[in-house]
This record gives sequence, structure tokens and C-alpha cells, in this order.
Amino acid sequence: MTVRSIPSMQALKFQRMSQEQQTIRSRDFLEQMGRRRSVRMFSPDPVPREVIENAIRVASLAPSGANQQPWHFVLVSSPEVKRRIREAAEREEREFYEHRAPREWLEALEILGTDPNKPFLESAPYLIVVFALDYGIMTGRRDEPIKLKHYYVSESVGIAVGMLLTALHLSGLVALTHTPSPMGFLREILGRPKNERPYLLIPVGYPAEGATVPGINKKELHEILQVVE
Ligand code: IYR
Repeated sequence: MTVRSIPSMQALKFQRMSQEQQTIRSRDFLEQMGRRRSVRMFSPDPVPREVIENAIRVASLAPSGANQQPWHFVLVSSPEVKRRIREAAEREEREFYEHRAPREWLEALEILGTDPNKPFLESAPYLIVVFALDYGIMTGRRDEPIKLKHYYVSESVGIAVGMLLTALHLSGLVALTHTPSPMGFLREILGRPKNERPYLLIPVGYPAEGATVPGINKKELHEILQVVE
């Protein structure tokens, strides 16, 4: 990115729907999204690369603080790099489950049945690694690098990931938001610069034959919504 310029205002492209159409669309979308699940058992079947790239394009359309788009995505399909990521993640996860995690945290995780083994990091055909950029690096007039502070980074990247997960689901894929902690190894393995903080590791693909998921429920609307009229 080079020195910024200020864009002019332009007409919004927006088409109003009838209320009937809005209702039908919203119900259909709700029903489709109700089938989204976090999946930990992947088939190694390949996925069309364009489908993943389009989902990342959708993520890139997310709103962000001052439109700074403080994200970077790395798409990994190399078996060798996936193996290195799995090894490093399992090393951290073993430490987490055996030493670092307080009992209260392990108890909260019991409903998911997770453990330090992360075979999905190799079996999923793609890993999308999401980085959050706390600052950007611009090029000055004399080609010198200038740090540009970013605003609302976690909010912006969180929204982009929400849109990414939605796009992947609606494209017929399954995914997992995985957070081995700490995730610094991702920056090293993938050779990303210091201003990029690993944010999430998202295996993507098709579910394995006979895949299972935890029998968990979402809260009802009345539990999460208060209406003020
Ligand atoms: N990162 C660990 C533990 C874990 C933590 C939470 I909070 C989860 O929702 C799921 C897992 C793991 O991936 O196993």
C-alpha cells in the first residue's frame, strides 16, 4: 500500500425487497445456517480451490475499522507443511491439556470431547490460517516503510471470519475454528512478518464418512435477546 488518498462519495447500490421476499429469504437463510456445525473429522477428498478462494473473497468484503482490512489469509494444502503445523500444534496442545489448562477450563471442554490429538490438521485438504494485523506497513515517499496503526482489529477480523465460515458452509463445506494456544509457531512455519498475529486456524473440507459431532444446543432467541420498544 502506498500513501493514502481520500475517495469521493458515490451512490449506494441498493434494491429494496418486498417484505414477503425478505421473510422468505431470512427463514431460508436461518434454516441453512442452522445446519452449520464445527467438524473435527475430515475426509481427505479434494475441494475445488476456487470454492475456497471465493469464500476468502467473501471474508475480504467484511467491514473493518477505517476500512483497513487488517487481515491476511494463508491457504495450506502442502502435506509437508500441514504435517509441520500438526506437530507444532499437538506439542502446544499436549502442554495445554496436561499442564497449562486450569481444571475449570478442562471441565468446560468436556462437552466437546476434545484432546491433544489433532489428526484433522493433516486429513483436511486445506487449512486456512487467518492472521490479524495490529498495524500495517505503508511505503513512504522515499520508499521507507511507515507503520500504520490499525483500529478495532479483533472485531474486524472476527467479522471477516464469521463471513468466511458462512460462505464455506453455504458452499457445501465443513470447517473448524481451531485455536491451538499459543499459535506463534504459525508465523514461523508460514514465514509471516512480525505485524501479523495468528488469529485462527481453520481446517476445511468434507466430513469424513461417519463423522460425528457433539450433541450440543444453541440458546433460544428469548435467552439471548432483549427487545426495548
Ligand atoms: N485449543 C484446544 C482447547 C479448546 C478450547 C476451546 I475454548 C474450545 O472451544 C475447543 C478446544 C483444542 O483445540 O483442543
